[in-house]
Amino acid sequence: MSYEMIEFTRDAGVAKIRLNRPKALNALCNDMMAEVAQVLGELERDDAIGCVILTGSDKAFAAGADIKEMQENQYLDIYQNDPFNTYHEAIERFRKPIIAAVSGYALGGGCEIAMMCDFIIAADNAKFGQPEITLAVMPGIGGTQRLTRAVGKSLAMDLCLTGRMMDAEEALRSGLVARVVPLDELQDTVEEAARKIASMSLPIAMMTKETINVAFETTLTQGIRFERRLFQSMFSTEDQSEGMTAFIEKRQPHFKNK
Ligand code: DAK
Repeated sequence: MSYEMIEFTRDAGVAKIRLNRPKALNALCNDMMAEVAQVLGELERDDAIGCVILTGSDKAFAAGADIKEMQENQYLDIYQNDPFNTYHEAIERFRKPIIAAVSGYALGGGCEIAMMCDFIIAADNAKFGQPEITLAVMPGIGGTQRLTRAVGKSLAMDLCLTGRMMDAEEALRSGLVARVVPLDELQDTVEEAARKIASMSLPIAMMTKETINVAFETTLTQGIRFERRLFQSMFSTEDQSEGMTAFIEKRQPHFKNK
């Protein structure tokens, strides 16, 4: 399958989706997001893939929703068609681990899709922001909610109300990103993390992701109960038995994703 606006590669259990509209700094037009959604749908069903990387170019992860495409919209276009919802939800709904590898600008919708991923590894040139207010709108695909949960109310208010950008070090300090590395080490670092994740038992990684995400949706008591139930269920897998046996036998485990 060939794509017009993304590059897609795969190697050893890891798939990489690279946003590829360099002239528009990877602005998120509908056609590009439709391609991302289609690939993710296929990867969800592909047993050989254990982790996905979403990335952009050195200059831009994505500079936001495509303002030129959006500019003419009226309320009913946005309300009834709601393409953002359909396409971006594909990232949110994706059940396998997905890492955002961010270099350059991650603004507006770009910052929002990075936050939909499970974690962000950033290059030292990354710049994050929610500048929608400068266009007289506000974040519309989760930015007001996910950014607030990630960095707290005060900084989220600062970023969304002033529209200023935050550099990689500030993003690391505030908990938005998991790691910052030099730009020329970004792809290797993320690929290594993705390969590590892909070497784990896939169902166990998926349950771990699901359980961490429950922390954002429920009370502590209910979240711990959910964790306990899934933890117990892991003892019905062959991989749990293999993982513990391999440790005791001092060898590498061979997981079968069963
Ligand atoms: N959309 C369209 N084109 C963009 C773009 C964008 N977001 N960002 C950059 N470009 C284009 C520029 O227009 C320019 O194109 P040409 O003029 O060459 O044709 C090219 O990319 C290079 O950009 P610049 O010349 O501006 O490059 P600079 O290095 O000087 O500046 C910059 C880089 C990233 C600081 C600047 O381009 C910039 O400020 N870009 C806009 C950033 C922004 O405001 N992002 C937020 C977009 S609003 C919704 C939910 C959510 C949303 C929408 C709807 N619904 C639920 C319906 C989300 C909204 C947003 O994300």
